Amino acid sequence: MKKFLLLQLIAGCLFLMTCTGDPAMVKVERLRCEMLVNPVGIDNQTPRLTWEITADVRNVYQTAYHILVASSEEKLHSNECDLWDSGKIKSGQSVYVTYEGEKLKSRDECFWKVKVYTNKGMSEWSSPASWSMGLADQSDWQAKWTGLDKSFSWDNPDNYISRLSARYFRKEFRLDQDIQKATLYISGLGFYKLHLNGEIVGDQELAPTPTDYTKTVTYNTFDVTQHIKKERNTIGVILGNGRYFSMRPKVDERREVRHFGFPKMIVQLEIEFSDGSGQTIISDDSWKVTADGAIRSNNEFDGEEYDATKEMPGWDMPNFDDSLWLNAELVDPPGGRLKAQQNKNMKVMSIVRPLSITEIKRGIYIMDMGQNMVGWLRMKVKGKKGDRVKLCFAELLNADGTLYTDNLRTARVTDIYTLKGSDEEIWNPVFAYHGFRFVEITGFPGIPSINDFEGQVIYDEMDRTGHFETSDSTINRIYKNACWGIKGNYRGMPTDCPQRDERMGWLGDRATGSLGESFIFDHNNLYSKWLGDIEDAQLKNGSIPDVVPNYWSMYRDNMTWPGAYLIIANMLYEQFGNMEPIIKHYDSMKKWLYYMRDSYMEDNIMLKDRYGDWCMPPESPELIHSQDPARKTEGAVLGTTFYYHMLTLLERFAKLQGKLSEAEEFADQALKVKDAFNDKFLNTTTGQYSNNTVTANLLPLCYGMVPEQYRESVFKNVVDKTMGEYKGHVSTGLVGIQWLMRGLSDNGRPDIALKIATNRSYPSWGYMIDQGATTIWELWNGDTAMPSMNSANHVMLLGDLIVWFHEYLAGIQNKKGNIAFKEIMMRPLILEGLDYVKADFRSVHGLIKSSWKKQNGYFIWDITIPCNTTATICVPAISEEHISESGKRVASVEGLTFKKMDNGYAVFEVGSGKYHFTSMLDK
Ligand code: RAM
Repeated sequence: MKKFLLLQLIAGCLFLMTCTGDPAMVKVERLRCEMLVNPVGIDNQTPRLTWEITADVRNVYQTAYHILVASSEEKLHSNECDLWDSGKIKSGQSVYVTYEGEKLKSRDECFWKVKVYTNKGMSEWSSPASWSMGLADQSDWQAKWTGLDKSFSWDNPDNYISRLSARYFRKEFRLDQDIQKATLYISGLGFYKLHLNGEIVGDQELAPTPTDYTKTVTYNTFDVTQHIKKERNTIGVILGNGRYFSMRPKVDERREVRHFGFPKMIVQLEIEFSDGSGQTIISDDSWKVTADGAIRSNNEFDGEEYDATKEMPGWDMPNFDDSLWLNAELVDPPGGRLKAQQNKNMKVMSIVRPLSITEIKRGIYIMDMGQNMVGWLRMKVKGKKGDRVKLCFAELLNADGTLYTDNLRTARVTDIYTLKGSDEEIWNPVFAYHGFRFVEITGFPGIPSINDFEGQVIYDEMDRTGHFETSDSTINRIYKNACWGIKGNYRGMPTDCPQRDERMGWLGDRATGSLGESFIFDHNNLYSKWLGDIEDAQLKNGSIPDVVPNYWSMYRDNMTWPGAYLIIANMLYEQFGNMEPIIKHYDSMKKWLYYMRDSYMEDNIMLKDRYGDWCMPPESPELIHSQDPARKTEGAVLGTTFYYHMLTLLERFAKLQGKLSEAEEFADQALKVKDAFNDKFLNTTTGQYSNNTVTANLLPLCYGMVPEQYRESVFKNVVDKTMGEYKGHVSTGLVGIQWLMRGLSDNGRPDIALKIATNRSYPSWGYMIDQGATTIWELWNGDTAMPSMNSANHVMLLGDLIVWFHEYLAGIQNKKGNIAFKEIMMRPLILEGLDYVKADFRSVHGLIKSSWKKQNGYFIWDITIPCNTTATICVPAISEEHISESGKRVASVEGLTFKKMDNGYAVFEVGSGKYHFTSMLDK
């Protein structure tokens, strides 16, 4: 009888398993709201939810989902969903699912979980996740913009190299009841540091994110329940200049950085008591302020000066005597709309330990960080009160071992610390950052040692999405240098460089670069924010500047740089499935393009161009820009090819939104532009466009503008020029390089792309390495050209290199016409000279891996395909008969469908899971 019962039980279980699958096998993880983990204070009324599915079996896809959203964790726990119960929705969508529940109000707290149904059974409910709403309405702000619109004797606000001390604000208040919850909303321009009862709140640095403050001001939200107590409390806020108080005000004809005014803040602390009542503390003229604290000067370009003897112990705690402080002032608001910041702030992301310190002259030490990094130094020092340690930063050294500072232009990049003379003093600046590898240390009491310093690497907080490695050490080093350069140039906007008096969001530098970067960093929210900055910067007439936020006024009406607006929106859609930017910016994009057409188009040729194929290798080493007309690509070629490309993107964007007649209009225009372009620039006898530069021929090829019958000869010209005149080297600048590696590979010469990628001779990324570069230079000849342009940390010349690494060498890409890696295409390039490639990429659906090696005539390939996606896998092979998967003949592997042989690849369709292929390459 017992045995019978047991059998029945087993049978019952088996039955359940076939009906619903084993719930333990399918899991839902990594719940995100607007791609953030448990964000606090968002203001999107219809936030989008994303999750990842994992399973320990292959071929799993979602067939339906069920989302529950409740206003408290308890309610969610008991499935009492007062905000949203989606019900079971038949859908495969697990990325950016729009919330469709109750209308959300400011301050709402939302707790959610999701359950998925798959072809292999359903999951359990996920662990709960949350988001909260910020102050969605401008009228939710009772706080006043507060500041101090004056300078002091120690400041020098109107000098070209401006100086202003930091402003310290404080507010004491008393609470008489038990606290249930406390939430603080703050924006402090340019930078704020928030203190509560003697503690710093949050790990953000250089916050908030930079914007055109007359258009948009972002605020940050903190749950400060733990910091607030019954009885006496103190909020302290230190304000720094950031990009609000100009680093370079207009004083003469020199280039100014936009000035917004003296630093100011808005702070609203909302406290809920246990009895349900509440109290709100706001910034206003009841606060006290002093500018006579320890931070004597702060300027992003020039550095921070800190006098520890001026510290005010206890200033951010109750019972501090602030009788000598001034009253804070109510000041004019900056003008921009207050918006919850949805891109994460910057923070200390890693640490670099210095390599060495050398005394180059008595008392002058040079410290080598071993890596060109961006951030600041934290220093440990012990000495007498009044001792002054001066730290000067630079990327390079002169031949005599001193700092090379010519490339910093007017940026002083110097921190000065005055000791208070206590025990050990530990310090780092908070309102400045530097791009540096070397530091000159003077005034250090005693002998500085590398143990007294650490480099704190600062950039926007974001997850790493991917890694890449090959058997080729040059490629690996370039990749490493690129990673350092890319992260070092995230500062709430993508900057061109982190060291000199520039550090601006140049649009052209990141057009294609941003696609490559997406394989390394999850920059989705940062670039979405930047597109908002671009819209803010657009003039009424439609013109878009080259630098955004427009801290420099650069309305030069260019096609190539502002083109990044559309290119990046398309990238966010393809890489992350993020459609919002396309919808949001469609009208401004159109407006810009029409403005360009109406202002500069003649007979369907776009004549306007500003920078040419910027920074292509010039004919002689000391030149920045080539003077040789044969090397330069004609402006109208760049302008018209870009204009055409923009039309094809707009056509796509229109179609995606169902605006079919507009799509048709763009397509019609594109056709006209293509014909006019070919009539004017294509020499049908030679297959050369314009003056036959690589860029002139490459762009029309990659944008699909070349009539079919000339494609071959046009490409032949690309090859002949590269291999003949340039001996297998790059000849393009910022514009052409965006398509170089892919263009060569797609047209059948990936070997030339590999040669360019692995060259060590000039001009190449490898040449930079041989000159000691640990990042990527601004110029191919960055070592020999004019010093003021020798930025050792620019990413614009990376072009499509990183894209090529991941999409071509590792072979991880979206299947054509697909987005967000829902359908993956894996087709690694197998090239002579590369023995292995190892890459991973965390797509929005989950982790994708491609790791292949060549071994004794076999191609061995390990891949991972995330749940809820499918892939087309192209295995290099003689035939499918010569391939095995995990030791089995492919024909017998379930879920693996052989499609066809295609140019030396066996093509399969597969579902999710891990696969191990072995393919015999030689018989
Ligand atoms: C330089 C910048 C940037 C480039 C422009 C045209 O000043 O560094 O990289 O886009 O010029």
